Amino acid sequence: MPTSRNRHERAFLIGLDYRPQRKPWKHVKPVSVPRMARDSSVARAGENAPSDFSAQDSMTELRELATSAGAEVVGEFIQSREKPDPATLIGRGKLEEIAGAAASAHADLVIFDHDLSPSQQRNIEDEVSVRVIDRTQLILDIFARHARTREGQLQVELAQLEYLLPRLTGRGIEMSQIAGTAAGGRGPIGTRGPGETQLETDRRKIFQRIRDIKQRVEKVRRTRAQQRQRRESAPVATVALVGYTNAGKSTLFNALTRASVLESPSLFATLDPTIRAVQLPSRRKVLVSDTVGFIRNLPHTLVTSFRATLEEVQRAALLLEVSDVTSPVAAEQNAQVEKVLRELEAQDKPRLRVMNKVDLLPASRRDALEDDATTVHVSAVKGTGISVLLDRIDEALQEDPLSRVKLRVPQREGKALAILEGQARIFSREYRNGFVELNAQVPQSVLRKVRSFVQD
Ligand SMILES: Nc1nc2c(ncn2[C@@H]2O[C@H](COP(=O)(O)OP(=O)(O)O)[C@@H](O)[C@H]2O)c(=O)[nH]1
Ligand SMILES: [Mg+2]
Repeated sequence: MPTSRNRHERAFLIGLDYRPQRKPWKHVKPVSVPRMARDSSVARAGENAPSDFSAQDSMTELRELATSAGAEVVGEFIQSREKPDPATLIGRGKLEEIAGAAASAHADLVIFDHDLSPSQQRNIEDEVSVRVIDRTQLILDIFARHARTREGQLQVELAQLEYLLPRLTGRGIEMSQIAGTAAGGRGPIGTRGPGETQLETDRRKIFQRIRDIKQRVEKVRRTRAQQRQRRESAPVATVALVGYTNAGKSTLFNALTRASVLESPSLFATLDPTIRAVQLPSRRKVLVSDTVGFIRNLPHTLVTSFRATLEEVQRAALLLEVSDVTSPVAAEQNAQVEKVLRELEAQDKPRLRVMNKVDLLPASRRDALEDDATTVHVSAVKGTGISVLLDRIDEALQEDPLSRVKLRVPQREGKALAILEGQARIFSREYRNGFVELNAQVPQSVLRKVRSFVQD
């Protein structure tokens, strides 16, 4: 069913809360914490996972994910049960209730904060008469929207196809719904994908498409490995952005690369839009790498593919751990990020904590925030704190260390002077008897080229 492009789809959210009857105190409804009321900025990384991520917390996250997928949330409902109903997950009675509520809210789709088996999805859809998607489909959709690399787009399409395959049997899913739209497509939520071929309701064709995509992914990956080899031939450190989905990594990536325009020498002219060269205040260059895939219960169809793209994290000299200061579930999100970093064996890398979205805090809270050597508060959207962050990155990078030196360069040494002007931070320059005397901070890699001009 085509949806208007200008209208947000109206989504009705369903959460589930399984509670064993044994522990009656668990029935106490968690007090809902108003957004921003909790000081998440003091939550530290590396702390153990908080034990109970409540159904409410999970719902808060689902709401954010749905919004991020372009939906307007028009209603929500948390069903408490002892255990899931095999046929409908939440029970026939509840379903009728939800069908009524969804209809009166004019919902276009119902999103379950839970994975649905193909038959549960069918049964529920029959009852509520609007489209029903689950958390996995929602995440696939968000990733499809945000996939910026060819590889990422292919991988999301692959995951979508693998997800749909078991759901094809016995019922003609409108295959035109999926993967037929262009990257960042505009189909209904849960059905968008970066694909390029109109698919038909034919398993054989889907299998063929899956094989085809796998081959392309392999090809893209080889190209990427070649590019990386070229990059690694130069002594340039990588700074990787990590952090929970929606923390603002990609927005920060753009803010950082905008803040320090660097005309890309061919070495950095990479096809991969998630890696960009950035020049730090010291004039050292770094590669900044954006990542995806940090989310609780990453759909299993996406795990392998996205872990593969996290290779940049493993190679990084420095991690920027981005958090959303307004997130009421920051501790759980940090724990998830920590878990992924441990899996990547990247947990001990040098890190800076970037607390993002400070523009959303009330002014009084914002004024009370203080940066320190390892924590920087920023608004990626407004651009506040970005220059401080660039300074901190400079200080934190141990690779290609900086030295403060005095140089005396003959004026005719145009090449050496150009190198210094372009790649060092110059504090003073004086012209004397055909020489230029410079007071500068010079990265080691640059110092090598101008060593003969260094004084004492
Ligand atoms: N108000 C505000 N919103 C932000 C900021 N940074 C990112 N966002 C929003 O948060 C959402 C997620 O951002 P995105 O960069 O895609 O997050 P990612 O999943 O970590 O890459 C988007 O809607 C952004 O516009 C910020 O500093 N302030
Ligand atoms: Mg992103």
